[in-house]
Parts: sequence; C-alpha cells; structure tokens
Amino acid sequence: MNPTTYRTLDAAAIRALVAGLPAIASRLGGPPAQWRVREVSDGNLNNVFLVGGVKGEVCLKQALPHVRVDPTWKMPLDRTFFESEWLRAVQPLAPGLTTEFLHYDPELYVLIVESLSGHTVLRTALMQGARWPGVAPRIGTFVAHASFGTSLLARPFEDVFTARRLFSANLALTRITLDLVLDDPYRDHPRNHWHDPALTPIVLDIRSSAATLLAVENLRRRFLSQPQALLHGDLHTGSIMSTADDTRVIDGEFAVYGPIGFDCGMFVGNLVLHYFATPDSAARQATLHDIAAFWHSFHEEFLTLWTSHETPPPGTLRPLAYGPAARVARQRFMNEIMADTIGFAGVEIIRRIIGYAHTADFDIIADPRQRAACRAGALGFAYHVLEHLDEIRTMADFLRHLAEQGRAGLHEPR
Ligand code: SR1
Ligand code: MG
Repeated sequence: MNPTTYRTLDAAAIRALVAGLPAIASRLGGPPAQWRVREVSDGNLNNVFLVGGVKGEVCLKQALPHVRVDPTWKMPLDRTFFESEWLRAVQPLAPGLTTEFLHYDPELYVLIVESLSGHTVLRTALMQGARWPGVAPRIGTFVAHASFGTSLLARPFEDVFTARRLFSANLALTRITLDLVLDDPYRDHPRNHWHDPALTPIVLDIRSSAATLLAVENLRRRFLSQPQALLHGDLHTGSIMSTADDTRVIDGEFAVYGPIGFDCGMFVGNLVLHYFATPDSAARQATLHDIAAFWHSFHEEFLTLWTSHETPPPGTLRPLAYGPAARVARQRFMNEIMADTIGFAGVEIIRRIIGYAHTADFDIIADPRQRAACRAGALGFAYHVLEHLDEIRTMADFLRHLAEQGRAGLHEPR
C-alpha cells in the first residue's frame, strides 16, 4: 500500500475522482455534483458503488486494507489490480460475457467497469425462482473461451509464462482459497461454523474418511501445481450477473493460473447448493438440466476451439499427433478436466456449508428443520462424491448420483 495516496473513498471523493476521468465523466453526463453515488457492496472483500449521471452509470470497486465483512482480517490492496488484469485478459476472449473494463487506478486500487444495474446476481435470481436456461450454457462458453485462450493450446509458452508470473503474485487471494476451500473445513478451525447440530455427524464422518481426505489433498496439489489456464478463481453464482438473455461474469479478483476444472467445479458446486435448497422437484429438474447444459457447452466449445482450423499465433505448440491418437489425447485432457470439476464441486459445497463463507441459498427455507435437512443433503452428497471419485467419471454419473441422493433426503450419519 502507498500510504500517501491510498484512502478509502466516500461519495464526494468518488465524484472528484470520476470528474477527473473525461471519458467516464462524459459517459455519465451532466455536472459531477448531480451524479448519484450509491453503495452496493455485497461481497466479502470490497467496497462497490454505482455512479450514475443523466446519460449513464458505471460501477466502481475499491479494495479495502482488510476483508470488508471483518475489519480485523487485514488484507493487501492489490486484488483490484489482479481483477483488472484478469478482465483485460479475458474480455477479448469472451466478448459480451464479462463487464467492460473502463479504468484502473493503481494508487487508490480502484477499478471502474460498466454498470450492470439492470442485471441480477445469479444466486439471487435463482433464489427468486428464475428459470433462465440460457445462463448455464453461456457460462460454459465463457469458461471454454477464457481457459482455452489463456492456455498453451492457444498461446506461445512465452506469453503464457509471462501471464503465469503476473498472476502467481496474487498470493493473498490464492491463500484464501487454499485455506477456506481446501483446508479449514477438514479440521477444527475457528473460521468454520455451521448452525445446525444435524450437520455435526456428517462433518465428523468427512473428517475421519481417509478416502475423502486423500481426495482433498490431491485437489489441493492440483490447484497449486496444474497451471493449465487463467482461472476466474471464484466462479460461484454470486460472481455472475444475468438477465434471461444476457449473462456476465464479474469479480475476477481471485484470478490465478490453475486447473480448468477448478472454475467448472465452483460453478457446478454452487448449482448443486441451489439444487438442495429448492425441495420443489420441477426446480430441481431444471437445475439438473442447467448442470448438464453447462458441461455440454463447455466441453463442445473447448473441443471446437482446439480442433478449429484457425492459425494460432506463431510460437504456439503445434500438435505432433494426428487422427485417432490426437482424439485420444484430447479425450484424456477433457477427462482430466471432468475429474477436477467433480472434485472441486465437492469441496466447494462442503466449504459453503461448514466453512467461513456460507451462501444465502438455504435462507429461503423458512422451517429450520427443513433447512437443516436440505443443508445435510448437500453436505452428504459432497461427502459421497469425494469418497467415490473413482466411480463418478462422467457428468452423467455425477447427475445420476445427485438425483439419487436428492431423492434419498436427509443424510444418515454412520
Ligand atoms: C474472506 S473472503 C471469503 C470468500 O469470499 C469470496 O467471494 C471467496 O469466495 C472467498 O472464499
Ligand atoms: Mg467476489
């Protein structure tokens, strides 16, 4: 942090900052004194404001020197730098599927992007009962294009290594993921919490299952040692804003090179949380379709990019094998992504129920016993998945197990 220039901005300071940025000021229109500044901070980490004038609106995000929801948890400010670099890297690869980058201020750690005030956070929309079948395939398209386009399949190794070096400095947020997603839930830690005593026997089962703990250790190793592509790094349903027919991925501050199945697994895991939070069987069926549609679109678009005849930039690795051998190699890689997707979905579900950062999905269930039963269903399913990773090899397997466990209801602790 540069203490001489960084300060946490209030409405007046935001007006003054934006007034000094001619392109953004003219996008808003009218005199700065008449701009509306509205705080809409919602996530765990940052301050977020919408700034609106007579012509338009922008969204301004500022990092705080601590976790927003816990000022005692100190945090470096550089996360908006990594988010702006992520946005600049993926926006051209997945046009129309992110927000538009407008400005980054390296001293105030402020990022300004297009406002999406007409969109709804996907988690909120799902909780309100939205049925938007186009969203999941659009996220599949996003992950396919963003991951393929930042990988060695599409770029010379010099570009990829340069990007890896940049994003490998995103240490603070990578540490959060490692601790909160891949470590804390599997042992006693003061950051863990869960409200319902009905969950405790499942937690104890998870923590005493050697197969589960080995699976999580393997996922942890893969997260840190498989830099396949630039990840979003936190692709839950709160990092997506949507209408029925326009979907944008936001909040790329956790960006880091890692296994592509990490992003897929975060998204799938959050759809599974929604599945268990909606006991209505038609809504559950729609979620099964969403998960299948996400994977289908990701898989098809990734393979199409890989096998299309477009000439990659000079220096990109050229395939050596052709025909059936190349097909087998591609299928192996897709199977690896599939296995990672299933595993990371499992750990995401677990940490959202017993770790530090829970999600709101289950809050719509008024009856505490039913809420506990739904959470137990999700937790028991994730445990089942991690214990049986060797048997759940395809998305069809995963969906079959999900439908079976969903029908079975409350997990019975052993
Ligand atoms: C202290 S940050 C907790 C969680 O919020 C973010 O959105 C990430 O999901 C992180 O794990
Ligand atoms: Mg976020």
